[in-house]
Amino acid sequence: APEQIAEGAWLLRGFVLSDADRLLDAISQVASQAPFRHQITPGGYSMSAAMSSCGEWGWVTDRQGYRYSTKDPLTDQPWPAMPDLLRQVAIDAAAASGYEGFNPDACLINRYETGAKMGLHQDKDEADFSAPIVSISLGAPITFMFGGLARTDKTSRWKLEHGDVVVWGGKSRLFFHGVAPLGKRSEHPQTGPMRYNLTFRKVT
Ligand code: MD3
Ligand code: FE
Repeated sequence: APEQIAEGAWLLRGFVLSDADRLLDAISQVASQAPFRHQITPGGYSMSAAMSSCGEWGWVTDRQGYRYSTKDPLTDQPWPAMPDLLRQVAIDAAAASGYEGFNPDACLINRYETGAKMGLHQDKDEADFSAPIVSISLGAPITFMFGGLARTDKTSRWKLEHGDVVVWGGKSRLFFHGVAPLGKRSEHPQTGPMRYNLTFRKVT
């Protein structure tokens, strides 16, 4: 049963466990066409999480800024199509959380290795905040942090494990969030010291 972790935010523990092998295969397929890469922030830093994308839109960052693009800047090709399995589990997880009719047009794939992290931020590069964001965790566990609408709001911490899904809608859609550095002892039998996070979004 979904567990509420904030206004509009639901944690579905193990929701994709039975699909996990096929999801990892789908990630490999996407990455064979749009390789994982460490993007550069507008401030000139390399992100510690490596990223790829599939679907109509991919999230990119470089010295010019953050944005969504229909083309992979590495290959100058459109992003790989969103595999049907990925789309379907995202739609199902949204529906199980009360968000019927979710129709994602972007799937960002983050890959964390030991020590990789993501600082507190808001996701606001999308045109429409009425759609939720669905996130799927696979591989090594990590500590997820989330706060409120202000950067200085108190944060709570949640362990996200292989097969877990979180759906963020309503008020929580714009809450600050991030992940703590992937621990030295954090591993999973199928991915070793790597964690993958898929985030499904409605960009346009
Ligand atoms: C809460 N990814 O890609 S997933 C991101 O684990 C991102 O890779 C993290 O933050 C990761 O932008 C966190 C959980 C998550 C994703 C999107 C959210 C939480 C969110 C959007 C709004 C509020
Ligand atoms: Fe985010």
